Amino acid sequence: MLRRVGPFLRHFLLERNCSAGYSSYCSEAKMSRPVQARRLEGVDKNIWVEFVKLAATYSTVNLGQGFPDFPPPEFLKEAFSRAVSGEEEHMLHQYTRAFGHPPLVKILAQLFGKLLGRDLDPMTNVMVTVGAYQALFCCFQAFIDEGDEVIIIEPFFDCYEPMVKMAGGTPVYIPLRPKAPKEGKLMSSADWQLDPAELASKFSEQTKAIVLNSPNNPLGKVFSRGELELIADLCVKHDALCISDEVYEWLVYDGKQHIRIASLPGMWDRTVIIGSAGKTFSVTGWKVGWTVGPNRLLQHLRTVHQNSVYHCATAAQDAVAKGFQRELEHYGKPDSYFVQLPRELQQKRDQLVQSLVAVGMKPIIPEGTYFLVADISEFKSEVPDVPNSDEPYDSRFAKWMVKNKGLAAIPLSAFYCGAHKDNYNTFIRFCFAKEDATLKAADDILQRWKLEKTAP
Ligand code: IK2
Repeated sequence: MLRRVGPFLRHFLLERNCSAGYSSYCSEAKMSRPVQARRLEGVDKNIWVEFVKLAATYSTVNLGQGFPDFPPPEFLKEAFSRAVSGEEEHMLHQYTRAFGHPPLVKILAQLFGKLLGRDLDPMTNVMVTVGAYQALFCCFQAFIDEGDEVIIIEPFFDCYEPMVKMAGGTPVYIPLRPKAPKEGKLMSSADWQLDPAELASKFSEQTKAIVLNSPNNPLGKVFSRGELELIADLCVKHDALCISDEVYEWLVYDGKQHIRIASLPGMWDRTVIIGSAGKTFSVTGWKVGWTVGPNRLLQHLRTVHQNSVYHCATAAQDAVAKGFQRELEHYGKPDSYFVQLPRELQQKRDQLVQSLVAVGMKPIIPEGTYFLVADISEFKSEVPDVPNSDEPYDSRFAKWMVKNKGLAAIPLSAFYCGAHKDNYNTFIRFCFAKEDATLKAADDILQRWKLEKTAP
């Protein structure tokens, strides 16, 4: 709040707090015991805080954090406007049901029931959350105890690690390992694979859960049926849960199919599916997410939810419900947003691939999501390596790039645990959910850079 009021008023408010004598802004707290709870140890750093700030300060083209810079679909904006300004709908400004606005949980139950081929009860098999982020937090808080191990597939969406640790659990990492592409071909996200024996070796008596993210952020990998079966068999064998982060479920390309692990034998009862309206309808600022799963699991998510957030914004939930209603009516048809968005994004992906190839970065073609990881080895002379530096090379490169070229991206090492950050440190991630003009501006920067590089 203080940041938004402007410098003059902020100064005034701070002054007043001081004179009232209760400010922690102006005087140092004198407490002899530590104020920080144990669960915060080692989880205080956050990549987004740092890189979002860098992008805001230096970038002219921001392909860093994952959000579209194009508007959401008209039908969704209209639904939101109606929700906040509709004369008869003034109750949408008030609390709604804690575990999800009834129209939203009903339509989600209908849609996921159809996708999973099972009857879902909107009240017990669906819960709405503050974005997928809160859904993840609820899962770790609800299922993970001290001593429990959680398998995380690297590279991974960074918050899994601190969330597991905050719950008292121990993350156990398994990498996706790249295999060389065919001669003369660019690498695909499909070339990054799990080693079945290595994966099996990570499961133990202590394994409580595995986190699956398909399509995967940052690589864009869409796990194949065979890969999902491998994971599913191990979950069943070891009686482990699967926290299945599927926020990019509609963003798959080249005719690929997103397969829901919960639909595989033995998996419904042990899987929580996590989704995000932010990614589904290009409204990341609305922070509406959901969980879908069996009541035996969701009942515990409800306990965390009712004792933390309790309730999510009613109007945004109502608008998302209307969006899904519209999509169910247009399901599979050419004018469905779930058909149109991936088609448009695939073109944007190809546009960015061309720009990167032209300057000598080697993109890994993503099968899904709106992210693309590129190898920057060819650019190593631009930012010389500092051996034994604490900071991985890709992180220093991304910082240098935004400061010197105005182009923001995210280092791949951000998606690895502390001990593995240097394993793949010559890659950076770009977000291509951007207006064509933004991608053209990125292309201009890259072209100019190439000319400077080759100039005598
Ligand atoms: N799960 C995954 C895999 C995500 O990518 C996200 C959103 N992350 O996007 C930021 C980025 O990587 O640049 C979430 C969960 C969280 O989704 P929500 O915004 O609905 O909370």
